[in-house]
Amino acid sequence: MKPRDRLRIAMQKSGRLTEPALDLLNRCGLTFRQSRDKLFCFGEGEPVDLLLVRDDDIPGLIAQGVCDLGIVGRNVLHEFQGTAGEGATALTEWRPLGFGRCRLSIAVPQERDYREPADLASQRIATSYPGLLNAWLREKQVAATVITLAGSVEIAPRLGTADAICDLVQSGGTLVANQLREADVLLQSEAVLAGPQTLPADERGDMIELLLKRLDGVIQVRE
Ligand code: PRT
Ligand code: ZN
Repeated sequence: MKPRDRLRIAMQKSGRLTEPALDLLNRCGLTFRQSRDKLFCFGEGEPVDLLLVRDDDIPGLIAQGVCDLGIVGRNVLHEFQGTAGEGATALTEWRPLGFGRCRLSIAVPQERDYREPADLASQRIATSYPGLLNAWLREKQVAATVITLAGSVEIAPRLGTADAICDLVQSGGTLVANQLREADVLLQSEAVLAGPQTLPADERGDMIELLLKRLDGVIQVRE
């Protein structure tokens, strides 16, 4: 791939992380002009552009070198790392960003008892995070059946297609609306700045260091 002289950051095109991510970059002194096709936002001052994509694609785009950094939920980053396979570029969390907070949890029907992970033995658990769930079940030495669903995970127990779910929870309102209750937490998540473990050895690496310094200032002010 041709080396790029401008830094490229992948972020969510339209969703929960879009506004706060743009706001954070603005506070770091970066401003952008959106292109007509809305795939790219071009940096006006600094040599930093944005690529606007679905959040699930962000880790892969960094691993392939299409982007240098990404703003993505820790849940998506860890799921990618767990399922990317050997030989994939190792990604790391450069900074936690303090927004998009949620947790990946096990939830069970309200009337069901749950004391420990072993209570899930031989159960069917629906999730959009099979990598993270399988890793947790392995760690807890529980043999359960993982059912991978792209969305609407919370309705699976009512449909009778699963006994429990593993999904993101924020206020807990979705669980209550579906007669479920949170039983165990696998991962505390928030938006993070993700990138390869080693920085590019050119101007982009210098720009990343500058951005990290500015981020630290902005995040400190906010805390
Ligand atoms: O189109 P694209 O694929 O980019 O968007 P998406 O629909 O996959 O993502 P989006 O915008 O919903 O979420 C982006 C990221 O925000 C997630 O990967 C998380 O890191 C973070 N985040 C924070 C959340 C939530 N809070 C959240 N509450 N992501 C999803 N939810 C959903 C959850 O899946 C469940 O359906 O909201 C529901 C639970 O919310 P409560 O408040 O009812 O508990
Ligand atoms: Zn998504």
